[in-house]
Amino acid sequence: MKTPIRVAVTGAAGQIGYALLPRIASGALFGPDQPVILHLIEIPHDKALSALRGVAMELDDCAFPLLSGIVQTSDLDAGFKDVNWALLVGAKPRGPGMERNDLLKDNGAIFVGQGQAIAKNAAADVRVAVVGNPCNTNAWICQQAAKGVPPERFTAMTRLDQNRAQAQLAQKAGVPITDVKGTLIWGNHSATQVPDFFHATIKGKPVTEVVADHDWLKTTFISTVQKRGAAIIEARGVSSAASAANALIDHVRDLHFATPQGEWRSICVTSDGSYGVPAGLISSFPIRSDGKGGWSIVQGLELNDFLKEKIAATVKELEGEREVVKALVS
Ligand code: NAX
Repeated sequence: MKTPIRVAVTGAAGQIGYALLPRIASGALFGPDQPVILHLIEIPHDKALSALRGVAMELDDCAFPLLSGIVQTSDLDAGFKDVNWALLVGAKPRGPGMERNDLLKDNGAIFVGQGQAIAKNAAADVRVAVVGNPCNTNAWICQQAAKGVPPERFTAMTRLDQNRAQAQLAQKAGVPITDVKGTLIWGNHSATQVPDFFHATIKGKPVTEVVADHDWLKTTFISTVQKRGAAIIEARGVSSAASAANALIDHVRDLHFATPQGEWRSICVTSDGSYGVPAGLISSFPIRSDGKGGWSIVQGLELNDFLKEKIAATVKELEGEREVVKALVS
């Protein structure tokens, strides 16, 4: 029997948590022979902790052979104790009339505390994936606060956007989803994100050769992916949860296992200055994982003026977000 991997999930009683936890415990994350111990972290409110107890009871009732233990807590030290992965899903939602900058600051404060607790308690190999929005900037704050944890361990999620882009292209071309490769998101996980169809292929051919309607690619495709979250809220009354949980499973697997030859995945990582993104910002790039804890930004993709202009705008937004929160970690 392998040593269990300890996975902390914040916001564990929320919607994404509910869709995510059974998949982690079933083996969908690390494979069918890898036991896990779940650290479920919630805010210290009666309602949230009661909901968390219910979630843990349901996990018990699934009788997952790979689930070796459950920790339920609102204490960050206990929550992050010895964890190998910290999946930071919980965040404060934007309330009615709340300014974006207030949300940035309120959530920023949460991720300072979590970063400090991760640095103090987590396993030496800890890796952190941030989903709670604004996820790029929250990941940056957490990274700054987690003194001593190598900066490359912090990532934020654009895999849902990548999956959305892949699905849109497959539907437009009328092909199975597996025929679409290389979809890519640049920048911030926000409405300024840049879904890139120029580097994607359909049945091995450039998308621009298969989809004749280039206007659709440059306008409808991009805005559909950018606004998909809002469209789901409008249709369902609540935000995407099953697809977000699924994307987080994909994101962690992307980093845990080696990327197949010739492919990349969209992951927000700390920029080293590649593609003109200022070093230090946490921005979405084409990433390859070596399957041993290391990753690299795929180099050499040509950026045309259309992409350059859009990437500059999303980078500007990321810089603005960092400006709003940087006093929290200075
Ligand atoms: P819910 O409101 O259903 O659940 C959030 C949970 O987090 C609640 O149970 C709450 O009590 C808990 N929580 C809040 N602050 C916490 C803290 N400091 N420590 C621990 N737990 C805390 O939201 P849900 O639909 O699960 O979404 C969670 C987050 O994911 C939101 O910030 C949302 O904006 C973000 N998303 C990010 C996506 C991405 O692609 N990066 C896509 C999906 C999702 O919108």
